[in-house]
Amino acid sequence: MAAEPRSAFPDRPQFSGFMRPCRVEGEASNLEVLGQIPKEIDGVFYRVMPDPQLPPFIEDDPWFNGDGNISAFRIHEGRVSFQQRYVRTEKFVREREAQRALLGKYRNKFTDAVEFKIRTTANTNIVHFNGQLLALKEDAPPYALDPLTLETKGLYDFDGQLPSLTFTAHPKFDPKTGEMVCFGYEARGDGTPDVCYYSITPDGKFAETVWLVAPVVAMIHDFAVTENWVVFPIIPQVCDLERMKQGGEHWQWSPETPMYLGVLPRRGAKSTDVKWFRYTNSFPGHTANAYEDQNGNLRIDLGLSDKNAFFWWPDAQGNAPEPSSIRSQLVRFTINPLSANLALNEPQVLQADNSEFYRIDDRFAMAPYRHTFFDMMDPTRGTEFPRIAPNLGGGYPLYNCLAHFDNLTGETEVYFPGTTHMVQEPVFIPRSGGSSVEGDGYVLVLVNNYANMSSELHLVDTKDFTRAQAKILLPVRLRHGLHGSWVEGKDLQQSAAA
Ligand code: V55
Ligand code: FE
Repeated sequence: MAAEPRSAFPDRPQFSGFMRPCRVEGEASNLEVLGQIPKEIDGVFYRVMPDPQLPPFIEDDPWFNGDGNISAFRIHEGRVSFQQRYVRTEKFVREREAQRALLGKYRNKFTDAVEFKIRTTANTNIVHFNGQLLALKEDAPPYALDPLTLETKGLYDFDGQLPSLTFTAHPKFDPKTGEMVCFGYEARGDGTPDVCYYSITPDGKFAETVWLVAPVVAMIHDFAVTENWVVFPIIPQVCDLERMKQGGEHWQWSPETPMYLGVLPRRGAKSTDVKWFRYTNSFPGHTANAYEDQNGNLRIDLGLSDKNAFFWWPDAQGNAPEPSSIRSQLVRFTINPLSANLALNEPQVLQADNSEFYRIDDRFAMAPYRHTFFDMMDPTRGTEFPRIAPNLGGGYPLYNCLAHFDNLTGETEVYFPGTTHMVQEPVFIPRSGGSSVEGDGYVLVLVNNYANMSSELHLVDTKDFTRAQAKILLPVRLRHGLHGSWVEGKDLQQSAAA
């Protein structure tokens, strides 16, 4: 190996200010609490952030290429404890041993310093299913972790059943059947158009495996599931194996490529049953929910931007939008899945603000629903942008408030966490004690405080959404992360006993 490795992180926005890598593992019990955490809340909030353990040898390495570092916040009897541990991926273990970065560019094995069997960073989502805590990134199978210690058990292929090389970071959970509905894309390897759809029964058996061929080799990050259909939104970020072999990027924005929504029957489908509906070139973000209306039409609610939200992967001419000009709105596509006309109608804008990271009361997933909780950017709320600008770092979009949209009334409520704060993805916690009213409970959100460069959890009661019921202060700064899950304490006890 040639040159000495970097001894410090590159002087780039994605490694600066609040985005300086955290790189810490450990625990802290009895976090400071301002206000009251209701005693009925009992469970763990797991979330993951890309957090490079070592300086990359790629100078402008994007945020998305950092090692997955898992945070767990255990809430019990009004107290909170915190634990953090990296996923021991093959990349993490071998780089720690070598004491230098070995992995090259994001999803480009041709740029690596050594040959990896699995390149994943496991840095995008963390879910709990059938007693397993799974750390996910869309380029590989999951890594399984111990839900109590966060120790890595290893790469997880569902006891040999996993048919594809990849597994989505956004599996969906059917609250009625207990199934985990999943897919992988580039499922036969880098640059392949193959998509593999599968469903896993609550006791871990694979069903409904269907192989599809996508109309383009492009990113399929999130997806949507209804009672009888699955929908694959294709982001017009396209992959070209030849470009990768020359050391280029895995992804390139393609302004000529439509936004596709691939629609497939959820049960008993054949490969040829998929229909690739088309819409104007645009960027589909995260899904809020999807369901079938009384006429059997699909209603698919997701974030949509007319610009390339992954601005760090520009088009062939090197053009990318100015990050602050990117706006995503919560929209609804209505699709007749039986239609022979594959041109999609204009979606309905459900909520017009700049928003992302939609979460719902998961008991109402795949069914008609009313409430969506999400991150929103409203520059008029009083954020002290000039004051915090030097601390923000970069490489990701910013949101300064938490919002609740009520589909029935059309109204939006906002929780503004403070003038020097930005929010990460929230989770919804149902109120215990038998309440099955949709949206009745709490929203828990990790908040970046740029005044003191530390992190906080804010807990909002959905009955009193505009203020925090409790603020939980962390002794550390957690850089921007992606996704996570709330897991009830009783569900974890069952998995520990199993
Ligand atoms: C996303 C995040 C990723 C990734 C692909 O948020 C898509 C979308 C953190 O890594 O690899
Ligand atoms: Fe995501």
